[in-house]
This record gives sequence, structure tokens and C-alpha cells, in this order.
Amino acid sequence: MLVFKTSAFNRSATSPCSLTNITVYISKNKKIQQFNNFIECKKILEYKLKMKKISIFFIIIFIINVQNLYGNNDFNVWLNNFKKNAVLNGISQKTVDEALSGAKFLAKVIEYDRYQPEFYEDTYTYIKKRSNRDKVREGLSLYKKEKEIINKIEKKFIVEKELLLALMGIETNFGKYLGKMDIISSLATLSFDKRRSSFFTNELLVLLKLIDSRIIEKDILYGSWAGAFGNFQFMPSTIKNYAIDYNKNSDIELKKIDDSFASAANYIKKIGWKKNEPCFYKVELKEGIPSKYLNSSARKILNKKKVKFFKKYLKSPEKVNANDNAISAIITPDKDIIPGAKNLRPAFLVFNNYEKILKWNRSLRFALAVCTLKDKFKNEI
Ligand SMILES: [Ca+2]
Repeated sequence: MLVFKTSAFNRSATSPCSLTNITVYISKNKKIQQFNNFIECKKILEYKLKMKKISIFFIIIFIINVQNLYGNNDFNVWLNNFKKNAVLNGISQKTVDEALSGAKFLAKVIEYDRYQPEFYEDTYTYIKKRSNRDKVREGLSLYKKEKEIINKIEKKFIVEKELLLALMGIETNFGKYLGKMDIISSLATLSFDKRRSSFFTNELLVLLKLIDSRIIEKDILYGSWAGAFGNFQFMPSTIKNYAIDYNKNSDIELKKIDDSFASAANYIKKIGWKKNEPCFYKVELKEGIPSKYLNSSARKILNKKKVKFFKKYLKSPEKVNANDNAISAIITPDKDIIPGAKNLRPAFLVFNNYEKILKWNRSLRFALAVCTLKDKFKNEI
């Protein structure tokens, strides 16, 4: 009789599936018996594993709930402190209590904040999506409908109508995506969050002041996850500094064409946009360009030089139809951001006007998309 021992399924000594001492006798009946035992053991093991997985799942859920509980508690502590601070900043107790009575932590807002297209879309995809044929068509149709008022605003503020249309098209797809978030909760969440707390805390205070002085009605405050409002997605500080009651009905209505276009024109003009001056040129860089000239951060454009200085680093300098003495800079938006992106491509020679769009929204790609769409309108209006 052939006899052998197996230790392949060696478990603990007390385990019902411990096969350490199972002796497999190679005789027909015994073999079947052993096989059945093995299947039984396997089932028990699988069951145990399943139970273990379920336990781990419930432990994780428990931990998340405890964390949320603490998170909410932390948020409420923060909110109470913020309320005291708001009153110290001169906002009436009544406004503070009423405006913040429904403020809550919105986990979704943090998710959006961490997953902005500026962080993961390459430049080409970003621009293409935001300046496609449909966008141009919709902008032209809005212009056709509101031609009279848009032309008046263009003339009064000396800002191209094409730029205003492009900004509105990219911000809210011409008023179609105004956002449905409770702005007060969005701003409170982002103020409570660590990433850009001081910026959003200030925005929330400004918003409360606007409500307190009856410039803004708190019940209409629904907008983007980041607290922006209206056709051109104004943040509270932008509303405070640049929004206009253009039609003089004593109400600033940023979801209406006249007030919103005039406010946008006033804003971009006041921060320094110059009509008919260039925004950017797409360029091909020579390999030898020193890396200090390659800007990839929207925070601050560095190493600005006259156009004639940069021409020696361009493959086709004759395509840049700008004043040789104009101040410019090179940006390579995909460098350092998109994995595997070439350092020198795509590259753009940018001007003062481009930086004004960055002031509007600090994103290299956003500013490129706005100017691209603006030029497309220019060819069609
Ligand atoms: Ca108005």
C-alpha cells in the first residue's frame, strides 16, 4: 500500500481544516472520503475568510463614522468661533445668526476642490473641451439675441464683446451651469478646510457683509462649489469690488444679462485688460532655452522679457505678430503637472492681457481657453 502525508494545507493545530496529519491512503473509498473532507474543510475556511472580510468592512465603516462625528464636531466648533469673529468684524448678530443657521459641512465640496480639471487635464484637452464648435455656436446665438445691450457695454467699458462672451461661455456655458450649491455652506466648508482657509474665510466674511448691507439677498445664494455666483461666477470679494447695477433698478442681478455683462466688463477693465492688445501666441521652443524661462505655475509669471529677447528661442519667430518691445513671458503649462509631458510642449508666449485673465481665475489653462474662445468669436462676429 502506497502511503504519503501532505502538509500543503498546514493550518493551526486546532483548525478543523488542519491537514497536517491527514494521511491519504490510496485506496478508492478512502480517497473519496478524503476528498469530501477536503471540500468540507475548504468550505469552512472560505466561510471564515468571508466572516473576517465582513468584520473588517464593519470596522472600517465604524472608523469612518467616528471620524465623521469628530469631523462634524470640529466643523461646529469652527463655525461657532467664526460666528463670534464675524460679529467682531462688524456684521450684525442677526445677519450672522440667520445666514449661518443652515451652514453645514459639505464633503462633496472638498472632493471637487481636490479634483479640479486644472490639476489633471492636459492643456490641449482642456482648451479643446472649452472652445469647441458648440460653444461658439451658443455664444453667437446669445450675442444675436442680446446684441444691443452687449454692444453698448463693449463701447462703454472698452472691452471686446468677444472676451465677455468667452468668459461667460467658459464660466457657466452662457448661464446654463450656474451651480446649485448653497454658497454659504460651500464657503464655510472651504474656510474650515486647511488648504486655502484664509482666502475662503475672507470671502465668507465679505459675503456676510454684503448680506448685512442688503446688497445681496441670502436666499438667492446658490452657485458653484467654490462659492462663485452668477453668469460670470463672481466670488463675494469680486461682487463687492466690481459688480454694478447697470440697469439702475437698485438691485445687482448677476444672473441677468445687463448687470452681469456690465459687471464682468467693469471687473476685467479695472484689473487692467487692454482692448485689442494680444493675449498669447502658441510657439515652438528651441531645445536650448534656459529652463528659468519656462513658467508652469499660475501663481506668478516669472522672468518676463521683451518679445525680441525671446525670439532667439523660437523656431518660427516670424509667426509672432506682436510688438517687439511688448513685455512677454513663456509658459509651458504641462511641464511638472502632466506625467510624461514634454518640457517644451505645448508652449505659449503670453502678454499682459493674459495675466489679467489669470487674475480673474488663477489657472494657466483657463486663461488660454478664454483667449482661444475669444479669438474664435472674433472670426465670426
Ligand atoms: Ca440691476
